[in-house]
Order: sequence, then structure tokens, then C-alpha cells
Amino acid sequence: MSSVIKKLPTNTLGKDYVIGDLHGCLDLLDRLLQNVNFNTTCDRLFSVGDLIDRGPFPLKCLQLLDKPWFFAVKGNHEAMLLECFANYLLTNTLPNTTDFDDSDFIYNGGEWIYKWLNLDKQFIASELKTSLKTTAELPLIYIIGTDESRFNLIHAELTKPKKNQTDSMVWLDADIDQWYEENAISPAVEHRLLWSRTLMDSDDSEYYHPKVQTGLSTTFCGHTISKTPKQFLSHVCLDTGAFLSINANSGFCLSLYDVNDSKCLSVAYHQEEVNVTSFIIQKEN
Ligand SMILES: [Mn+2]
Repeated sequence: MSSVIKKLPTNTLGKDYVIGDLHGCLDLLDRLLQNVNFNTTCDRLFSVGDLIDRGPFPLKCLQLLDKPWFFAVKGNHEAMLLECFANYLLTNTLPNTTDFDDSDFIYNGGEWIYKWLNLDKQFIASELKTSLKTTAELPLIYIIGTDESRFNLIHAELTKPKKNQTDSMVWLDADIDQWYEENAISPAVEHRLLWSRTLMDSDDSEYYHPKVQTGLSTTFCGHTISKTPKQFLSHVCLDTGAFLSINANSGFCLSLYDVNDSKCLSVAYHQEEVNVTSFIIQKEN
């Protein structure tokens, strides 16, 4: 049985990094990992999901899931991919190219799948099926470490359906821990974990959100693009629009967070240098 939430201990041997939404930009990731001298024997790379669609190497990014040092939560793009192949995974009947027309997946950057569907069926069965099975096993939440060193990993947001005066706007560690015990997340919560932009889109122009939410550990996420990482209510959003940086001088980039050294590294197409900036995550005392 697959787990909707997975736990990992603190990394005592090497360093931990978190990468924003990759969307096929494997070449940008390679440059960042080279820059930090990523050590595949002891370092870990966490992904906030959305490995596929839009950028140049979607399938190769999905195949990162085979690496022992790579850990990802499911993004809404992986969820849309799985929806398209649900019947295939159950019955082994390969879909027809036309089955995908008008799907959310194709409308959201999934056209790359046509190339694979039109290739040798045997190739699909071997290359893609393994990745689909791995993708289906992805959790919605990772909990890494405990107590002070704990951080969570999700795709979008832990926002609750409605904000009221007395309640927090977001779910807390205690809620996540309870879902872990039950190995269950309600469909409504799952939907917001994959799709919500309530917090990140409201920014501080509409509502003021403090950086820290009492009771919620630092929670790395992505899904909502802005040019620099931002923190609201313990959520640290690392989606800086990697695939959009294919346009010169766009201001977008791929962001990698160095958890141990509180640094953010970024790189873009058309940009030779890797930028390194200090990014201290605010935590409650
Ligand atoms: Mn997304």
C-alpha cells in the first residue's frame, strides 16, 4: 500500500537541498548540482513536485525518481499525468493518441507525451510504465526530521477551506501527524495540497500574512510562480518559473535551497553564472 505521507530522518551524513518546480529543466538542475558539488553518496535532493511538462526534458526529470538521493512529492502535473494513464496502469491497454485530446494534462503542457505515444509501443511499456508506477507511489507530503530540525515538503499549500477569526489559515504539524497516523488525507485537503494558490497569490497587497505560523514547521512548496522565493505562514515557495527563463531577460529562474547553509542558488537559461543569495527562513523562537 502506498503512503500519502512519508517520513525521513534528519540527514546526519551529508547536506539537504530543495529544488523548486523543475518542469523538465534538467539541464538547469545539473548546473545547480555541479555548483554545490552535490554528493550523490550522502546528500539528498528534495523536489516540491511538477517534474514534468513545459520544459525540454520532462521524461528525464521524471526518471530522477529512480535515483536513491532524489525525493519528490506529487505535483498537480504528476496527478494529471496519472489521470490520463489510470486505465493503462490498471488494464495494461495502451491509450490511443486521441485519448489525450481535450485532457487537462495536454492543456497544461503535456504535449510531450504525444512523441512517446507515437513511438514503438514496447518502448512505452518499458520506459514510461516504470516511471508511471513510481509516480503513482509519490506521497503528497514528506516530513523530514523531528522537532527543531523538522521541515515539511508539499507541492502547493496547506491552506484550509475557510479562514475564521479563531482558527489558523493553514493546517499545522499536529494535523499532518494525525494524517500520517491514519495514512489518509481527505480529497478536499489533497486538492488544495496540489492546486491551492490562496496564500501565495494573495501576497501582501490583499492580506497581510506573517512569515511564520506557530505550530507549523518550515514547509517547502512550489506551484505558484514568482521571480524570487517567498515565505508566508511557514510556507517557503521555491517556484521561480524555471521554464519561463527560456526567454532572455525574463527574470525567471530555477531555485535550489541549501537547507544547511540557508542559501538560495538560482540559474536561468541565457545566464552563465549561478546566483547565490542568503535566504534565512524565519522561524518561531
Ligand atoms: Mn503545480
